[in-house]
Amino acid sequence: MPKKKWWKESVVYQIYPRSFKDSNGDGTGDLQGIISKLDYLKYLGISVLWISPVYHSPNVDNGYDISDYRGIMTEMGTMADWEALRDGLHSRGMKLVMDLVVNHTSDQHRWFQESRLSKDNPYRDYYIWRPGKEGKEPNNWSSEFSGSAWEYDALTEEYYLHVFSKNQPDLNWDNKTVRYEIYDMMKWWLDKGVDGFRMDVINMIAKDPELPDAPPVNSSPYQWGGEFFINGPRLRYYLREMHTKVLCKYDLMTVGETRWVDADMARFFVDEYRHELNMLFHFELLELDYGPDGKWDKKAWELADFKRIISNWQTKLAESGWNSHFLSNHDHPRMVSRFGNDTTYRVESAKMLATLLHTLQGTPYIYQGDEIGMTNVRFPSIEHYRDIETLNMYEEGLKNSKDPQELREIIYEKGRDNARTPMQWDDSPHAGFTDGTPWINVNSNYQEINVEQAQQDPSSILHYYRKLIELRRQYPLFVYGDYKLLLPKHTQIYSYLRRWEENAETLLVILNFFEESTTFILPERVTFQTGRLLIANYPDTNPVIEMADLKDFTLRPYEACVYLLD
Ligand code: TEU
Ligand code: CA
Repeated sequence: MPKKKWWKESVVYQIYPRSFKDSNGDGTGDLQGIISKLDYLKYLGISVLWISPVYHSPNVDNGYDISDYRGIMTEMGTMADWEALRDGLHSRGMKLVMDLVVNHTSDQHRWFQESRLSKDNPYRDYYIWRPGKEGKEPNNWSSEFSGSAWEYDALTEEYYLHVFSKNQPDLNWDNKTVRYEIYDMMKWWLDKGVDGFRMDVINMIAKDPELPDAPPVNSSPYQWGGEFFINGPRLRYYLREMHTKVLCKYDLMTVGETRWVDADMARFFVDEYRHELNMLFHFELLELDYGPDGKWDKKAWELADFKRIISNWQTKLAESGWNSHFLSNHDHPRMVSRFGNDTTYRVESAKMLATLLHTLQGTPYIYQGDEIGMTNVRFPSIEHYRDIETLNMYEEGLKNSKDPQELREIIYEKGRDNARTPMQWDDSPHAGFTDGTPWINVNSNYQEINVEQAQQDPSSILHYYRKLIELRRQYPLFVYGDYKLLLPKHTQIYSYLRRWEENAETLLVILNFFEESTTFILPERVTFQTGRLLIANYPDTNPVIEMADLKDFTLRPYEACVYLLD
C-alpha cells in the first residue's frame, strides 16, 4: 500500500510564464500576470503550481539559461512580485514549485564570465574545459540543439562543453565547490518558502570523466554521446548528497526530468527507501513518435506501445516510488493535436486524454492551456518562430539542402513553439494575453478556444477538468488505488481497473482512443453488482450499469467513461 503524501494527492499545473499572462503590456507574460489569475487556478482546483524559470536570464532558451539563480528576471517582475505570488498561492491553499536548472548556467552567469578569463581562474573548474584534439573538438558529441556540443573560446584556446546551446555551458558537478554552491542556493529558496523543485535534465549532471567519443551508432541518443553523460556513474552519489545536504531537511516535492530512464531504472531514483527524488518525468510516451534519428524524425505511435509503457510503469512503481503523468509540457506539441484529434473531435478527445491522466495511479500534471484544449499552431513562415531548438534545426536543415517546406511541416508537428503560444483567455485581441504586441503570436483559433468561452459552456473541456480534479479529491481510490489493465490486446480501447483495499472500492475506466466506434466486452473474471457513472465525455452515457450492459458496450469516437463498481 503506498504511503500517503500531500504531493501524491496533488494535481500540478505547469505555467510557462512568458506565455501565460502579461500584466504591463510589454508583450511578455510576467509574475503579476500569474498573480492576476490565481483565482482562476483555485477555481480549476489544482493544488500545486510549477512555474518554468523566472530567474535572471538573457533568454536564449527562455529562462533555461540562468545568469543569476537568486534574482528575478527583470521582464518577469521583482522579488517582491515573486513573494506576492508565493503568498497568494499559500493563502489560497496552493503550493509553489520552482524549476531548478543546474546542469548548466547561462554563459552570462558570473561564474562562467570568470571561468573564461584564464586557465587558473578560481572558477575555471566550475565548467568543463578541454584542449582540442588535433585542432578539432575534444570529442564528437553533438548538442541537443544541433551542431557540436563543444565551443572554442579563443581567449584561452580551449573548448567548453554545452549539451544544449553554446550559451548554456555545462556545470562541472565533479567539483565539490560547484555542488555546494548549488545546495546553498536550493536552501536559500526553500527558506523563502518554495514547496518543491522540478529538476531540469537532472540525470545529465554526471559526465563520464573520460569524455569518450560516441560510437558510430545510428540511433539517438547514442549518436550524440548521451550514453556518456546520461545516468552517469556518479549521478547516484550526487543525488544522494543533495538529499542529505538539502532535501531531507524540508517537506517538499521533487520531480526530476529524466530522459532515457525506463521503469526499471526509475526505481533507483524514486524508491522511497533510497531517498533521492519523489517523482520523475520519463519520456517513453512522448518519444513514441520519435524515429531512429530522434525528435525531428517522424514515426507513427501505436496504442499497443502506449498501454504497454504506462502499464509497465504502473506495475513497477506500485510498491515503492510514485508515478507522474503528463502528455505535454513547454517542450512538446499540444497533447490533443498529438494523441487526440484537434479538429472534429477536439473536445471529446481532449476530455478522453484528461480522463487518462487523472485516473492512473500517480500525480497528474496539467500544462497551461490543455484544460481548454489548446492546439498546435501553424505559423505561415519561419519568422514567426522563436524557439532556439526549432530555429537551429531549420538553419542546419537548410545548410544540408533540405526542402524548407518539408522542414516547416515537421516543425508544425514537433516544434516546441506549439506549446508556447500565449494562453487564450478570451476573444479580445491577442486572446486577452496582452495589450501590447505578444513576443510570439497567438494561435488564430483563440476566438473559438478560450477560457471565457469555456467557463460559460457547461460541457466544456475546462469544466470536465474541474470535475476530474474534484473526483480525485473526493476518492482516495483515484490516487492510491492499484492498477490492473483490461483487454491488453485491444487495438483501440484502453481500459483498466483501480482497486483500493482500504474501502473495497473499484473503479472501471474505459477509453476509446480513436475516432472509429468500437465495442468493449467486459472480461469474464471481472464481476460486480452495479456500476455508478462518475464522469463521461458524452452527455447521455448510462448513469447506472449492470454487468450485462458491459458484455457488448459500444464506444463512440474518443468516448471515455469512468464507473465506480460495487
Ligand atoms: O529539456 C530537456 C530536454 O529533454 C529537451 O531538450 C527536449 O529534448 C527537447 O526540448 C525536446 O524538444 C529541458 C527543458 O525543459 C527545456 O525547455 C530546455 O530547453 C532544456 O532542458 C535545457 O535547459
Ligand atoms: Ca510583461
